[in-house]
Amino acid sequence: MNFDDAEAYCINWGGHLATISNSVENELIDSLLKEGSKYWIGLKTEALGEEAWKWADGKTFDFEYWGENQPTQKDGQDCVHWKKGDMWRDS
Ligand SMILES: [Ca+2]
Repeated sequence: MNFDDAEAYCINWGGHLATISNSVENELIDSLLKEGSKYWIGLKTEALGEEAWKWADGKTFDFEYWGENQPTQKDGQDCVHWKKGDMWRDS
């Protein structure tokens, strides 16, 4: 499922893909993820540059948990995925 379909699915349920506001929330959500699965979080960009990342629910982007050398914003990578025990990667 791509990011837009996943977000639409969440909106159907009255919500959004997850916004992560601090390390406590980050650890909590990580503990809920299934080993080996890949998840979209609610972070997306429509332009290059760190300040362009936006949460799907409109909350201010002021916490980040990027993996090493991420985000690359390479070849149109404009959404963010996450795996249990890993860090965020744009994809
Ligand atoms: Ca990337």
